[in-house]
Amino acid sequence: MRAETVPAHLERAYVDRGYWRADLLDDVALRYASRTPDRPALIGPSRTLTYGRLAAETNTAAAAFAAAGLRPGDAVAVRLPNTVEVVVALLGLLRAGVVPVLVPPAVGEDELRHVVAATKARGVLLVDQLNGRSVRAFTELRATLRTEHTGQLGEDRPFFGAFLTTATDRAGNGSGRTGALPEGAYDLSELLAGEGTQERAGKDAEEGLEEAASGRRVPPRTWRSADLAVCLLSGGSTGPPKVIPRTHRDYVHNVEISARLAGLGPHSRYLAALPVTHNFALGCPGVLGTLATGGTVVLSEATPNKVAAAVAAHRVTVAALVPGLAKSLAAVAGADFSSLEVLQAGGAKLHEADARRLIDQLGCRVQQVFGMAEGLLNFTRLDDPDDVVAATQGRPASPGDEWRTVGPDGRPVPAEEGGELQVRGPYTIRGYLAKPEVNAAAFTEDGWFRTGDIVRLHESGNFVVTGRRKDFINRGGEKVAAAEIEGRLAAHPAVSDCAAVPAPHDFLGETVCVFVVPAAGAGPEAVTLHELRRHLRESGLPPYGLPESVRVVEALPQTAVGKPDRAALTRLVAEPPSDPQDPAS
Ligand code: OOB
Repeated sequence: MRAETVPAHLERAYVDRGYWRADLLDDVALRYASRTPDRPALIGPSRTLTYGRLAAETNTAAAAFAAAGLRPGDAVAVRLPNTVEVVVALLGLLRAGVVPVLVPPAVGEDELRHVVAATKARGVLLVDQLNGRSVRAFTELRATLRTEHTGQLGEDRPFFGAFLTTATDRAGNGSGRTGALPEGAYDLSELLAGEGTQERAGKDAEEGLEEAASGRRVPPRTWRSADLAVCLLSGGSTGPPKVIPRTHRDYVHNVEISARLAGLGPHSRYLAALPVTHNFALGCPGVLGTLATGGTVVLSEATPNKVAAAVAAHRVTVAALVPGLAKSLAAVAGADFSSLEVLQAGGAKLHEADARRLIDQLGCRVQQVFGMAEGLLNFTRLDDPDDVVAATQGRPASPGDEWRTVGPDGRPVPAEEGGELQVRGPYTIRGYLAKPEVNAAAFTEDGWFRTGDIVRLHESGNFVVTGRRKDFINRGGEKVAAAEIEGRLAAHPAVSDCAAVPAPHDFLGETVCVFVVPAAGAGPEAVTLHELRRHLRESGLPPYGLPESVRVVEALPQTAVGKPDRAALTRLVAEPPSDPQDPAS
């Protein structure tokens, strides 16, 4: 498993300009361990770790992974919630030369199985909960691998599994482990503490493992910064997720430019509420950027109340949230956001009207982040004027990023007019771990990534995301971007959240259906089809963009990281509504 190679002239340029260095990701994340060993690195739901302890536990974990039979170059899927353990496991795998394949906790079993097969993963780290569901999933996974992918597992190396029992499970809420672990599987907490692997450790002592400071054995570093560090999953909402191979040198650059643009430093307290197994909270700047600059990471769950409580309790200075979660913060009664300096919003479009409300309500800097697991990151800058922060999704993070906008025929179009964004640069991949056909569709022959995002260059030099190539509604041949309708709807005072999706239609092919979450205090009568059409018409939306139906819902369904789930909504529209809320205009 390896990343697509980069042409020699680009590689030279990236090295010469200092974008690519020899540093390994885990070393960058732990560089403060010797400088400030007593400062807090991680504050988790169940415990706090100083930098010194984090470095020590990383070594112990690496030795335990090696002792359990994992070898440099192996891949291990990691589907764990935001805990101290997920960070220690991640750094421990990196230190052992094992490639973590990061899977957000809400990703289901089918996708997990697909990802394990696609990466030839030799094991999984899962949370042990939901009445043993994960344990069952593991047993099934191992059985499938035995029958379908015999080449993936040698006789001598059983499929590796380790399970985390979370604090709430330990407290006995009924969802904890219901029985013994399956044969050959480990308890992750014990494993990270270096327990339970003695027998194999003895056997492996002869296999060239190095003695670590802790007295345990970690593999000598035979890998380099051009090698794979982690695999991420694509945010694409159609089909199984694609696997994104990121190297040490590309991800180190990703993390460092992000930390600089978010203003992180030793004083920073970063809130990781989005899954740490997703690019945004992992490295943009996320957990790794915070550690790399000597700050403190606070780990939390992604609900408005938990976020508000964590911000107040730990005096959080920077938080990264998806727009839906960011917007719901202002509604948390009695919350204290006075410590918050920067709120990063990204992952899905933050509409201008919502951005302005956030800026007014929270009294901190808002930073829009338009990023993708494939690489390119765009940030509004902390010194951009409020008007630019509210109206744009930022500009490329690295001086090495190259971009262009193209029309439907693939030819360049002026960026001011808008087109599909294509990119290449020092931290943008040049291929998925996927079949050649998939890569031929997603990348140009000369290595540019077709993002699928439609952007327009704003007069500030930042991008405005106006839609996705696939998120257009085609009403009898006239095409309107879902984002265009949503941006205008978001400005309606009675609309808290919304999504426009195509509804199948006999003659026109598609018409527009909008899902609307009414604002607090506004009932369904404030968001009738008639009222919404009036509002959209007055806002200047062309007639073919006006919705033909509206569905009032309590909340929009979400993807694994909390973005509006368009695929789910589109499926819903294909079925008749269970409670006919559709007002007859
Ligand atoms: C982030 O990464 P992914 O890989 O889950 O999703 C990427 C896609 C983008 O191509 C774009 O379509 C959409 O999500 N997106 C945005 C956006 N941020 C992401 N669309 C509009 N406005 C934004 N601010 O979602 C991601 C990765 C790193 C940092 C932040 C987000």
